[in-house]
Amino acid sequence: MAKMDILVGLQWGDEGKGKFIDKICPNYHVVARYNGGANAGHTILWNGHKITLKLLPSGIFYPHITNIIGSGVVINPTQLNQEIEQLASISPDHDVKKQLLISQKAHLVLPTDKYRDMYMEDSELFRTIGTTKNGIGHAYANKMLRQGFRVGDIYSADFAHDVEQVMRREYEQLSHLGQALPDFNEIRRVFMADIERLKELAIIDTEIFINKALKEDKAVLAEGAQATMLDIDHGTYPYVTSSNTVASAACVSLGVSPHKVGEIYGVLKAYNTRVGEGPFPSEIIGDLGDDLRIKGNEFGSNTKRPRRIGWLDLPALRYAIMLNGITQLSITKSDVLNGMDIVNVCTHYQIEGKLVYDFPTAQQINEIKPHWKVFSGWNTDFSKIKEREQLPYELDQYISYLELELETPISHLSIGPERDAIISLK
Ligand code: 2SA
Ligand code: MG
Repeated sequence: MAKMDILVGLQWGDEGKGKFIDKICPNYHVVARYNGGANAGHTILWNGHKITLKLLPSGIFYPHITNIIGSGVVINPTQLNQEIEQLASISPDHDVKKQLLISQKAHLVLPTDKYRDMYMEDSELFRTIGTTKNGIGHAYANKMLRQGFRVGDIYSADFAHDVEQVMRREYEQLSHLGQALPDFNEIRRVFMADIERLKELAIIDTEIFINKALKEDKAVLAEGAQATMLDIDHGTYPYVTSSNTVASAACVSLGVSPHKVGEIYGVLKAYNTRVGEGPFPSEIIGDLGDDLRIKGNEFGSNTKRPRRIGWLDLPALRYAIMLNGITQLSITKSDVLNGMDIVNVCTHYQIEGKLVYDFPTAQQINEIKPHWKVFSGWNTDFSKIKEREQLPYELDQYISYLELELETPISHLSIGPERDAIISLK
Protein backbone atom coordinates (compact mmCIF):
# COMPACT_ATOMS: atom_id res chain seq x y z
CA MET A 1 0.00 0.00 0.00
CA ALA A 2 1.23 3.51 -0.86
CA LYS A 3 1.52 6.26 1.74
CA MET A 4 0.17 9.78 1.56
CA ASP A 5 2.80 12.54 1.45
CA ILE A 6 1.98 15.93 2.92
CA LEU A 7 3.26 19.37 2.05
CA VAL A 8 3.05 22.25 4.49
CA GLY A 9 4.32 25.82 4.84
CA LEU A 10 6.57 26.42 7.85
CA GLN A 11 6.29 30.17 8.34
CA TRP A 12 3.33 32.57 8.12
CA GLY A 13 2.30 31.70 4.57
CA ASP A 14 3.56 32.70 1.14
CA GLU A 15 6.61 30.45 1.34
CA GLY A 16 6.21 29.61 -2.33
CA LYS A 17 4.49 26.29 -1.69
CA GLY A 18 2.88 26.45 -5.14
CA LYS A 19 6.24 26.49 -6.85
CA PHE A 20 7.53 23.46 -4.97
CA ILE A 21 4.28 21.54 -5.41
CA ASP A 22 4.41 22.25 -9.10
CA LYS A 23 7.88 20.71 -9.16
CA ILE A 24 6.93 17.46 -7.40
CA CYS A 25 3.39 17.12 -8.80
CA PRO A 26 4.28 15.04 -11.85
CA ASN A 27 5.19 12.21 -9.42
CA TYR A 28 1.66 12.05 -8.00
CA HIS A 29 -1.64 10.60 -9.19
CA VAL A 30 -3.73 12.48 -6.65
CA VAL A 31 -3.26 15.95 -5.14
CA ALA A 32 -5.64 16.91 -2.33
CA ARG A 33 -6.10 20.26 -0.64
CA TYR A 34 -6.87 19.84 3.07
CA ASN A 35 -7.54 23.21 4.70
CA GLY A 36 -8.42 26.88 4.23
CA GLY A 37 -10.42 28.39 1.45
CA ALA A 38 -10.13 31.31 -0.94
CA ASN A 39 -7.83 33.00 1.59
CA ALA A 40 -4.97 31.02 0.04
CA GLY A 41 -3.09 32.10 -3.01
CA HIS A 42 -0.77 29.66 -4.74
CA THR A 43 0.81 31.49 -7.62
CA ILE A 44 2.18 29.37 -10.44
CA LEU A 45 3.71 30.44 -13.74
CA TRP A 46 2.08 28.22 -16.34
CA ASN A 47 2.37 28.35 -20.13
CA GLY A 48 3.47 31.97 -19.83
CA HIS A 49 0.49 32.88 -17.64
CA LYS A 50 0.80 33.82 -14.00
CA ILE A 51 -2.07 32.02 -12.29
CA THR A 52 -3.14 32.32 -8.68
CA LEU A 53 -5.09 29.33 -7.41
CA LYS A 54 -7.10 30.01 -4.31
CA LEU A 55 -9.23 26.88 -4.11
CA LEU A 56 -8.16 24.47 -6.81
CA PRO A 57 -5.39 22.07 -5.77
CA SER A 58 -2.07 22.68 -7.49
CA GLY A 59 -2.17 19.40 -9.42
CA ILE A 60 -4.88 20.83 -11.67
CA PHE A 61 -2.32 21.83 -14.31
CA TYR A 62 -1.43 18.19 -14.95
CA PRO A 63 -4.12 16.29 -16.84
CA HIS A 64 -3.03 12.94 -15.34
CA ILE A 65 -3.68 14.11 -11.75
CA THR A 66 -6.96 13.75 -9.88
CA ASN A 67 -7.42 16.81 -7.69
CA ILE A 68 -9.40 16.68 -4.49
CA ILE A 69 -10.85 19.33 -2.24
CA GLY A 70 -11.12 17.73 1.20
CA SER A 71 -13.68 18.07 3.98
CA GLY A 72 -11.52 20.58 5.87
CA VAL A 73 -11.69 23.17 3.11
CA VAL A 74 -14.34 25.90 3.04
CA ILE A 75 -15.60 26.56 -0.47
CA ASN A 76 -16.75 29.81 -1.97
CA PRO A 77 -18.66 28.53 -5.03
CA THR A 78 -18.29 31.75 -7.02
CA GLN A 79 -14.53 31.72 -6.59
CA LEU A 80 -14.29 28.03 -7.49
CA ASN A 81 -16.28 28.52 -10.70
CA GLN A 82 -14.15 31.51 -11.66
CA GLU A 83 -10.96 29.51 -11.25
CA ILE A 84 -12.32 26.65 -13.33
CA GLU A 85 -13.34 29.11 -16.05
CA GLN A 86 -9.99 30.86 -15.98
CA LEU A 87 -8.13 27.60 -16.55
CA ALA A 88 -10.54 26.53 -19.28
CA SER A 89 -9.98 29.80 -21.13
CA ILE A 90 -6.20 29.38 -21.06
CA SER A 91 -6.17 25.70 -21.89
CA PRO A 92 -9.39 24.73 -23.71
CA ASP A 93 -8.34 21.08 -24.26
CA HIS A 94 -7.83 20.46 -20.61
CA ASP A 95 -11.07 19.38 -18.88
CA VAL A 96 -10.64 20.76 -15.37
CA LYS A 97 -14.06 19.53 -14.24
CA LYS A 98 -13.15 15.92 -15.01
CA GLN A 99 -10.03 16.19 -12.89
CA LEU A 100 -11.73 17.52 -9.79
CA LEU A 101 -13.44 15.72 -6.88
CA ILE A 102 -15.00 17.60 -4.00
CA SER A 103 -15.74 16.21 -0.57
CA GLN A 104 -19.44 16.32 0.09
CA LYS A 105 -18.45 17.24 3.66
CA ALA A 106 -16.60 20.44 2.73
CA HIS A 107 -18.44 23.50 4.01
CA LEU A 108 -19.74 26.34 1.89
CA VAL A 109 -18.73 29.94 2.50
CA LEU A 110 -21.87 32.04 2.17
CA PRO A 111 -21.65 35.54 0.69
CA THR A 112 -22.85 36.94 4.00
CA ASP A 113 -19.80 35.35 5.73
CA LYS A 114 -17.61 37.68 3.74
CA TYR A 115 -19.61 40.74 4.80
CA ARG A 116 -19.50 39.65 8.42
CA ASP A 117 -15.72 39.27 8.14
CA MET A 118 -15.51 42.81 6.73
CA TYR A 119 -17.77 44.11 9.49
CA MET A 120 -15.74 42.53 12.29
CA GLU A 121 -12.40 43.59 10.85
CA ASP A 122 -13.50 47.20 10.57
CA SER A 123 -15.56 47.46 13.78
CA GLU A 124 -13.94 48.78 16.94
CA LEU A 125 -15.96 46.32 18.97
CA PHE A 126 -13.83 43.39 17.75
CA ARG A 127 -10.16 42.47 17.59
CA THR A 128 -8.51 43.32 14.30
CA ILE A 129 -6.79 40.23 12.93
CA GLY A 130 -5.95 41.48 9.46
CA THR A 131 -7.94 38.73 7.74
CA THR A 132 -8.21 38.43 3.98
CA LYS A 133 -11.93 39.33 4.37
CA ASN A 134 -13.02 36.19 2.60
CA GLY A 135 -15.40 35.07 5.34
CA ILE A 136 -13.16 32.13 6.23
CA GLY A 137 -13.50 32.46 10.02
CA HIS A 138 -17.27 32.70 9.81
CA ALA A 139 -17.61 29.64 7.62
CA TYR A 140 -15.51 27.61 10.08
CA ALA A 141 -17.39 29.09 13.05
CA ASN A 142 -20.70 28.01 11.54
CA LYS A 143 -19.27 24.54 10.93
CA MET A 144 -18.33 24.22 14.61
CA LEU A 145 -21.68 25.66 15.68
CA ARG A 146 -23.30 23.04 13.47
CA GLN A 147 -25.11 25.78 11.57
CA GLY A 148 -23.12 25.41 8.36
CA PHE A 149 -24.05 24.11 4.93
CA ARG A 150 -21.95 21.39 3.35
CA VAL A 151 -21.38 20.93 -0.35
CA GLY A 152 -23.36 17.69 -0.23
CA ASP A 153 -26.41 19.63 1.01
CA ILE A 154 -26.90 21.41 -2.31
CA TYR A 155 -28.84 18.40 -3.62
CA SER A 156 -31.40 18.55 -0.84
CA ALA A 157 -34.87 19.81 -1.66
CA ASP A 158 -34.77 22.30 1.21
CA PHE A 159 -31.35 23.74 0.45
CA ALA A 160 -32.46 26.83 -1.51
CA HIS A 161 -35.02 27.73 1.12
CA ASP A 162 -32.78 27.07 4.12
CA VAL A 163 -29.74 28.89 2.79
CA GLU A 164 -31.85 31.86 1.78
CA GLN A 165 -33.24 32.09 5.30
CA VAL A 166 -29.79 32.07 6.83
CA MET A 167 -28.45 34.61 4.36
CA ARG A 168 -31.44 36.87 4.92
CA ARG A 169 -31.03 36.68 8.70
CA GLU A 170 -27.33 37.52 8.42
CA TYR A 171 -28.03 40.26 5.90
CA GLU A 172 -30.60 41.90 8.14
CA GLN A 173 -28.33 41.78 11.17
CA LEU A 174 -25.41 43.23 9.24
CA SER A 175 -27.44 46.01 7.71
CA HIS A 176 -28.80 46.82 11.16
CA LEU A 177 -25.16 47.09 12.32
CA GLY A 178 -24.47 49.56 9.53
CA GLN A 179 -22.38 47.30 7.24
CA ALA A 180 -22.51 48.44 3.60
CA LEU A 181 -24.11 45.67 1.54
CA PRO A 182 -25.13 45.18 -2.09
CA ASP A 183 -28.72 44.29 -2.97
CA PHE A 184 -29.83 41.05 -1.26
CA ASN A 185 -31.58 39.60 -4.29
CA GLU A 186 -28.50 40.09 -6.39
CA ILE A 187 -26.29 38.36 -3.78
CA ARG A 188 -28.72 35.45 -3.62
CA ARG A 189 -29.10 35.21 -7.40
CA VAL A 190 -25.34 35.04 -8.02
CA PHE A 191 -24.81 32.57 -5.18
CA MET A 192 -27.60 30.23 -6.30
CA ALA A 193 -26.39 30.35 -9.92
CA ASP A 194 -22.94 29.32 -8.72
CA ILE A 195 -24.43 26.56 -6.59
CA GLU A 196 -26.18 25.21 -9.72
CA ARG A 197 -22.83 25.13 -11.48
CA LEU A 198 -21.27 23.18 -8.62
CA LYS A 199 -23.68 20.39 -9.52
CA GLU A 200 -21.65 19.83 -12.71
CA LEU A 201 -18.73 18.73 -10.52
CA ALA A 202 -18.14 15.38 -8.86
CA ILE A 203 -19.19 15.74 -5.21
CA ILE A 204 -18.31 12.49 -3.48
CA ASP A 205 -16.96 10.82 -0.35
CA THR A 206 -13.39 11.74 -1.07
CA GLU A 207 -12.02 9.78 1.91
CA ILE A 208 -13.16 6.55 0.24
CA PHE A 209 -11.59 7.59 -3.06
CA ILE A 210 -8.24 8.50 -1.44
CA ASN A 211 -8.00 5.35 0.67
CA LYS A 212 -8.76 3.21 -2.38
CA ALA A 213 -6.12 5.08 -4.36
CA LEU A 214 -3.55 4.35 -1.63
CA LYS A 215 -4.56 0.70 -1.60
CA GLU A 216 -3.99 0.60 -5.37
CA ASP A 217 -0.49 2.01 -4.76
CA LYS A 218 -1.28 5.40 -6.24
CA ALA A 219 0.88 8.32 -5.11
CA VAL A 220 -1.15 10.85 -3.11
CA LEU A 221 0.01 14.32 -2.06
CA ALA A 222 -1.89 16.35 0.53
CA GLU A 223 -1.43 20.07 0.01
CA GLY A 224 -1.69 22.52 2.89
CA ALA A 225 -2.71 26.16 2.62
CA GLN A 226 -1.54 29.09 4.75
CA ALA A 227 1.14 27.79 7.09
CA THR A 228 2.14 26.36 10.44
CA MET A 229 2.47 29.65 12.32
CA LEU A 230 -1.10 30.51 11.26
CA ASP A 231 -2.54 27.26 12.67
CA ILE A 232 -5.64 27.89 14.80
CA ASP A 233 -4.20 25.89 17.74
CA HIS A 234 -0.42 26.11 17.43
CA GLY A 235 0.07 29.41 15.61
CA THR A 236 0.33 32.87 17.12
CA TYR A 237 -3.30 32.92 18.29
CA PRO A 238 -5.41 35.02 17.90
CA TYR A 239 -3.45 36.28 14.87
CA VAL A 240 -3.97 33.08 12.92
CA THR A 241 -6.33 31.66 10.33
CA SER A 242 -9.36 29.61 11.35
CA SER A 243 -8.20 26.15 10.29
CA ASN A 244 -5.59 23.66 11.41
CA THR A 245 -2.80 24.07 8.92
CA VAL A 246 -0.35 21.50 10.35
CA ALA A 247 0.36 18.21 8.61
CA SER A 248 -1.81 16.17 10.97
CA ALA A 249 -4.85 18.16 9.80
CA ALA A 250 -4.43 16.44 6.41
CA CYS A 251 -5.37 13.13 8.05
CA VAL A 252 -8.57 14.56 9.50
CA SER A 253 -9.64 16.48 6.43
CA LEU A 254 -8.90 13.73 3.94
CA GLY A 255 -9.97 10.83 6.16
CA VAL A 256 -6.58 9.12 6.00
CA SER A 257 -5.12 7.35 9.03
CA PRO A 258 -1.81 8.68 10.46
CA HIS A 259 -0.51 5.14 9.79
CA LYS A 260 -0.65 5.91 6.10
CA VAL A 261 1.51 9.05 6.01
CA GLY A 262 4.85 9.01 4.18
CA GLU A 263 7.06 12.04 3.49
CA ILE A 264 6.20 15.37 5.08
CA TYR A 265 7.64 18.21 3.04
CA GLY A 266 8.17 21.57 4.71
CA VAL A 267 8.54 24.68 2.59
CA LEU A 268 10.27 27.78 3.88
CA LYS A 269 11.34 30.98 2.25
CA ALA A 270 15.01 32.04 2.53
CA TYR A 271 13.72 34.95 4.61
CA ASN A 272 10.41 35.49 6.40
CA THR A 273 7.14 37.28 5.71
CA ARG A 274 3.85 37.75 7.44
CA VAL A 275 0.69 39.53 6.32
CA GLY A 276 -1.85 40.81 8.82
CA GLU A 277 -1.47 41.56 12.50
CA GLY A 278 0.40 39.57 15.12
CA PRO A 279 3.83 38.88 16.60
CA PHE A 280 6.78 38.56 14.25
CA PRO A 281 9.99 38.40 16.33
CA SER A 282 12.49 38.57 13.44
CA GLU A 283 10.76 41.42 11.61
CA ILE A 284 12.97 43.89 9.74
CA ILE A 285 11.70 47.41 10.23
CA GLY A 286 12.80 50.18 7.89
CA ASP A 287 14.41 50.56 4.46
CA LEU A 288 15.95 47.11 4.24
CA GLY A 289 12.55 45.47 4.75
CA ASP A 290 11.01 47.84 2.20
CA ASP A 291 13.68 46.95 -0.37
CA LEU A 292 13.22 43.22 0.14
CA ARG A 293 9.45 43.60 -0.14
CA ILE A 294 9.84 45.11 -3.58
CA LYS A 295 12.59 42.73 -4.71
CA GLY A 296 10.61 39.69 -3.59
CA ASN A 297 7.25 41.14 -4.72
CA GLU A 298 5.94 40.55 -1.22
CA PHE A 299 2.36 41.71 -1.60
CA GLY A 300 -0.69 39.53 -0.81
CA SER A 301 -1.63 37.53 -3.88
CA ASN A 302 -5.30 38.02 -3.00
CA THR A 303 -5.49 41.26 -1.14
CA LYS A 304 -2.33 42.96 -2.51
CA ARG A 305 -1.49 43.95 1.05
CA PRO A 306 2.22 44.66 1.66
CA ARG A 307 3.71 41.75 3.57
CA ARG A 308 5.85 42.40 6.63
CA ILE A 309 9.43 41.22 6.07
CA GLY A 310 11.80 39.47 8.48
CA TRP A 311 14.89 37.26 8.69
CA LEU A 312 14.73 33.53 9.20
CA ASP A 313 13.81 32.59 12.74
CA LEU A 314 15.37 29.32 13.91
CA PRO A 315 13.27 28.77 17.06
CA ALA A 316 10.09 29.34 15.03
CA LEU A 317 11.31 27.00 12.28
CA ARG A 318 12.33 24.27 14.75
CA TYR A 319 8.92 24.54 16.34
CA ALA A 320 7.19 24.23 12.96
CA ILE A 321 9.38 21.25 11.98
CA MET A 322 8.54 19.56 15.28
CA LEU A 323 4.78 20.15 15.00
CA ASN A 324 4.65 18.75 11.48
CA GLY A 325 7.31 16.03 11.70
CA ILE A 326 9.01 17.39 8.59
CA THR A 327 11.17 14.86 6.75
CA GLN A 328 12.48 17.12 3.95
CA LEU A 329 12.84 20.86 3.58
CA SER A 330 12.57 22.99 0.50
CA ILE A 331 13.88 26.57 0.51
CA THR A 332 12.40 29.13 -1.86
CA LYS A 333 13.34 32.61 -3.07
CA SER A 334 17.07 32.42 -2.30
CA ASP A 335 17.53 34.65 -5.37
CA VAL A 336 15.66 37.50 -3.65
CA LEU A 337 18.51 37.83 -1.14
CA ASN A 338 21.02 38.14 -4.01
CA GLY A 339 23.13 41.27 -3.67
CA MET A 340 22.59 41.74 0.08
CA ASP A 341 25.73 42.67 2.03
CA ILE A 342 24.67 40.55 4.97
CA VAL A 343 21.97 38.00 5.72
CA ASN A 344 20.86 37.55 9.31
CA VAL A 345 19.35 34.54 11.03
CA CYS A 346 17.62 34.76 14.40
CA THR A 347 19.21 32.06 16.57
CA HIS A 348 17.40 32.69 19.88
CA TYR A 349 15.66 35.45 21.77
CA GLN A 350 16.07 37.51 24.88
CA ILE A 351 12.89 37.83 26.89
CA GLU A 352 12.93 39.87 30.11
CA GLY A 353 16.72 39.48 30.31
CA LYS A 354 16.64 35.67 29.81
CA LEU A 355 17.93 33.83 26.75
CA VAL A 356 15.20 31.70 25.19
CA TYR A 357 15.83 29.03 22.56
CA ASP A 358 12.28 27.75 22.09
CA PHE A 359 9.53 29.61 20.30
CA PRO A 360 7.76 31.49 23.10
CA THR A 361 4.13 31.56 24.02
CA ALA A 362 1.86 34.33 22.82
CA GLN A 363 1.93 36.01 26.24
CA GLN A 364 5.68 36.55 26.13
CA ILE A 365 5.99 37.36 22.54
CA ASN A 366 5.64 41.11 22.54
CA GLU A 367 8.74 41.88 24.62
CA ILE A 368 11.07 39.76 22.61
CA LYS A 369 14.55 40.73 21.42
CA PRO A 370 16.04 38.53 18.70
CA HIS A 371 19.71 37.52 18.71
CA TRP A 372 21.32 37.20 15.29
CA LYS A 373 23.96 35.21 13.49
CA VAL A 374 25.30 37.29 10.62
CA PHE A 375 26.17 35.74 7.26
CA SER A 376 27.91 37.34 4.28
CA GLY A 377 25.51 37.89 1.42
CA TRP A 378 25.89 36.39 -2.06
CA ASN A 379 25.86 37.88 -5.51
CA THR A 380 25.63 35.66 -8.53
CA ASP A 381 23.89 35.06 -11.84
CA PHE A 382 21.32 32.45 -10.83
CA SER A 383 20.27 31.80 -14.41
CA LYS A 384 23.41 29.69 -14.93
CA ILE A 385 23.03 27.51 -11.87
CA LYS A 386 21.91 23.94 -12.40
CA GLU A 387 23.36 22.11 -9.38
CA ARG A 388 24.53 22.63 -5.82
CA GLU A 389 28.23 22.76 -6.76
CA GLN A 390 27.57 25.94 -8.75
CA LEU A 391 26.02 27.86 -5.86
CA PRO A 392 27.95 30.84 -4.51
CA TYR A 393 30.05 29.89 -1.48
CA GLU A 394 28.08 32.17 0.87
CA LEU A 395 24.71 30.69 -0.09
CA ASP A 396 26.10 27.18 0.23
CA GLN A 397 27.32 28.08 3.74
CA TYR A 398 23.90 29.48 4.61
CA ILE A 399 22.18 26.29 3.49
CA SER A 400 24.64 24.02 5.29
CA TYR A 401 24.14 26.02 8.48
CA LEU A 402 20.35 25.75 8.23
CA GLU A 403 20.50 22.03 7.55
CA LEU A 404 22.65 21.51 10.64
CA GLU A 405 20.61 23.75 12.92
CA LEU A 406 17.25 22.46 11.75
CA GLU A 407 18.39 18.81 11.80
CA THR A 408 16.42 18.14 8.64
CA PRO A 409 17.67 17.50 5.10
CA ILE A 410 17.13 20.31 2.60
CA SER A 411 16.19 18.64 -0.66
CA HIS A 412 15.34 21.55 -2.96
CA LEU A 413 16.31 25.16 -3.45
CA SER A 414 14.39 27.61 -5.57
CA ILE A 415 16.65 30.13 -7.32
CA GLY A 416 14.27 32.21 -9.42
CA PRO A 417 10.62 32.83 -10.25
CA GLU A 418 10.59 30.65 -13.40
CA ARG A 419 8.86 27.32 -13.16
CA ASP A 420 12.08 25.34 -13.65
CA ALA A 421 14.30 27.56 -11.47
CA ILE A 422 14.53 25.01 -8.69
CA ILE A 423 17.47 22.68 -8.06
CA SER A 424 17.79 19.44 -6.21
CA LEU A 425 20.35 19.53 -3.40
CA LYS A 426 20.54 15.82 -2.66
P1 2SA B 1 -8.18 34.72 7.26
O1 2SA B 1 -8.59 35.46 6.01
O2 2SA B 1 -9.30 34.68 8.27
O3 2SA B 1 -7.60 33.37 6.99
O4 2SA B 1 -7.02 35.60 7.92
C1 2SA B 1 -6.48 35.28 9.17
C2 2SA B 1 -4.99 35.45 9.22
O5 2SA B 1 -4.36 34.53 8.33
C3 2SA B 1 -3.56 35.22 7.41
N1 2SA B 1 -3.63 34.61 6.08
C4 2SA B 1 -2.63 34.60 5.21
N2 2SA B 1 -1.34 34.98 5.34
C5 2SA B 1 -0.57 34.87 4.22
N3 2SA B 1 -1.02 34.47 3.00
C6 2SA B 1 -2.32 34.12 2.87
N4 2SA B 1 -2.89 33.96 1.68
C7 2SA B 1 -2.92 35.08 0.70
C8 2SA B 1 -1.66 35.04 -0.12
C9 2SA B 1 -3.10 36.40 1.48
C10 2SA B 1 -3.39 37.64 0.71
O6 2SA B 1 -1.29 33.94 -0.49
O7 2SA B 1 -1.02 36.04 -0.39
O8 2SA B 1 -3.67 37.65 -0.47
O9 2SA B 1 -3.36 38.69 1.38
C11 2SA B 1 -3.17 34.12 4.00
N5 2SA B 1 -4.45 33.78 4.20
C12 2SA B 1 -4.73 34.09 5.50
C13 2SA B 1 -4.17 36.62 7.34
O10 2SA B 1 -3.27 37.59 6.83
C14 2SA B 1 -4.52 36.84 8.78
O11 2SA B 1 -3.36 37.22 9.49
MG1 MG C 1 0.04 32.77 -0.67
